[in-house]
Amino acid sequence: MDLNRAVDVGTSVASTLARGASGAFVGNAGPRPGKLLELYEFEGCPFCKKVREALSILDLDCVILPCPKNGPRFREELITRGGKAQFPYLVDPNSGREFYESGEIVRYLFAEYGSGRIPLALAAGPLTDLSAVFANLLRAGQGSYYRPARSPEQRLELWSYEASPFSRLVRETLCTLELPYLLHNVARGSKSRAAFVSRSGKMQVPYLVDPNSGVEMFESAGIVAYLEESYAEAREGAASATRA
Ligand SMILES: N[C@@H](CCC(=O)N[C@@H](CS)C(=O)NCC(=O)O)C(=O)O
Repeated sequence: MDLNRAVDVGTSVASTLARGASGAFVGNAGPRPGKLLELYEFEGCPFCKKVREALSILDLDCVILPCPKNGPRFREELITRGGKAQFPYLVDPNSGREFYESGEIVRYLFAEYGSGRIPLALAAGPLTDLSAVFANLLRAGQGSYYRPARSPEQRLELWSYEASPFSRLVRETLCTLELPYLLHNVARGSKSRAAFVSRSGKMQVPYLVDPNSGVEMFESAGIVAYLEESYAEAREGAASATRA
């Protein structure tokens, strides 16, 4: 493992620990939505992290519309839709509700799709927010800024859960490149694990499916390399180095 990768994995594990591994286990899951939820968010946003933790705990799949800073696509879409660039923003086509504010979104999700009881890690007010900020600081803003990339024709799919350190590295890249994806949450205790194992052959995340190329793969380092190669636009420096 090279040094950069070791630092990425180490800080991602630390980030998970800073949140007490919230989003590692399913708990208090209730009724299931018929239609997919959608979330405008970005990976480096601590408030978005709270919502993603709630989705993992409640065992909910969700369409992720990544909104990295300077991203040309989903930020603009959200400003038109909701009126301002503030993240997270949840869309629930089942109830017709769509709104800002992480605290309200978390409460809504546990009321609609849980037992109404919110786990302490998400109900500790300023402590929840501070630890989420700290967890993200450990990753030094990864997954906050856009890098030019090609938009895929069909949405990618990722099997993951919020507390998984290796999945975080993949989600950061998906966000940086503004690639929308269907997030399948399979935290410990998830009812979706059996179907996932029948499809993929083993219980391991992250697992990426790209219907545009037919690629289906495990291993975060390989997935990140695949996404960069397939979608990132070559950087000026890199392009001139290749030409020289
Ligand atoms: N109270 C809001 C705060 C949300 C918030 O401040 N989000 C920041 C990102 S962490 C944001 O939208 N910043 C504007 C931007 O990224 O352009 C909540 O909990 O949802």
